[in-house]
Amino acid sequence: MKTYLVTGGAGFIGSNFIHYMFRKHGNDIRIINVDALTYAGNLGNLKDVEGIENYTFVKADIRNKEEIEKVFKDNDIDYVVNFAAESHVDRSIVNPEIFVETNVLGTLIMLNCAKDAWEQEDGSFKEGKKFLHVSTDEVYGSLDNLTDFFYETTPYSPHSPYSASKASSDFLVKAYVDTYKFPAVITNCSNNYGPYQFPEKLIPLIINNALQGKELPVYGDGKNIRDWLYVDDHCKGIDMVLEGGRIGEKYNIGGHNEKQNIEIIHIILDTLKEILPDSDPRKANVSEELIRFVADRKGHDRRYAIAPDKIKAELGWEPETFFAEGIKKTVKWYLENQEWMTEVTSGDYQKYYDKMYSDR
Ligand code: NAD
Ligand code: TDX
Repeated sequence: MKTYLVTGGAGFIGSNFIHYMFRKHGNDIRIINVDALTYAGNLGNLKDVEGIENYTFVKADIRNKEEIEKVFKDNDIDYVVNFAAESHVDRSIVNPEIFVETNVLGTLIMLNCAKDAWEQEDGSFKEGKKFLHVSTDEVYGSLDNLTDFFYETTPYSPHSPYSASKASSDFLVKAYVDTYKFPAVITNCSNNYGPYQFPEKLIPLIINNALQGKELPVYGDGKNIRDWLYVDDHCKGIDMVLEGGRIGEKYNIGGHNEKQNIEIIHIILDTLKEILPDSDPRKANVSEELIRFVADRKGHDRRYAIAPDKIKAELGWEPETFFAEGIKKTVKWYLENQEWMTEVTSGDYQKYYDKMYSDR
């Protein structure tokens, strides 16, 4: 039985990954979820797995060497899946320091603790161990030409403090492979969407605002392009790379689903109108008139587009959820989980929202 140490498992993708893995592998795996529970981490995302015998939650910070060392001492970890990060570009523009602390220094501590636990006396590593570092397409920079794509060989050119910190962490992982032959792999995925995403990110923010009849803020001209992937397809890719990915390699994950932000907003509004019953009072709020073009994000990358040829060819990965179906499932999930939204938007969320959007 493999034991997985998942960091950041109380966040959006991490919690979906834990659900996905227990759905797929049942009791054949063990998962230890290590999360510091920042504003983005929410144990409410994991209510469905709390009772599973092979699931353990440990509140710990990846910046804290002693806490992470203890997790490795107490458990024989086979796979690390490093999701834990500060993940929101807008926050990184306002407060870059925490991005370097968590994404760079935190990853370094994870690498060192895994290395200490897995390295043998002759400098080789125990059989079957793997460290998967979860990264992003944003490290590649921005594409101007519509016929260009990000490949694993595309040089890194990050622009935001967020993407610069992720690029730095990727380089550290690569340095550990090159220097120590440390058994690591990196995945670079495009924008994810789905259940449990914190409503500071575009899709849940637009759903939440539209339901309340609040303005829908569109940065700049709304024509920036993101390449959207349903979160379960990302989780499937990570599972496949853990099983079959070659040590020291990078794998891009993305489903060729590029959309302008303004298109996304229209699709969400149309989906809400289609799904909400006439009897639901929130339906009257949903309107194109809520759309507001606001000041652009500083250094806003124009277009991301992943070429997933390598993971397809080597591991047979394919996305399973078309955007039309995925966005419907996602909107439905937020409609059916209004309590979750109310809970995560209480408290500090309102302060964040006012700071980011008033006078914008
Ligand atoms: P998220 O912000 O929803 O979740 C991050 C989680 O990490 C939270 O549970 C938080 O509590 C935890 N965390 C933060 N700092 C920590 C620390 N110091 N120690 C322990 N835990 C800490 O992020 P997400 O969207 O789920 O992204 C997860 C990973 O995937 C990140 O590494 C991100 O860069 C990467 N990624 C995200 C996307 C996307 O579209 N969301 C796409 C590609 C890659
Ligand atoms: O209110 C908004 N209005 C708006 O126009 C928000 C929150 C966003 N946007 C735009 C900015 C982007 O072009 O929508 C696009 C998507 O924005 P985000 O949801 O903030 O995502 P993005 O900046 O693309 O980064 C995401 O994808 C890659 C994740 O947050 C990262 O963690 C991941 O690495």
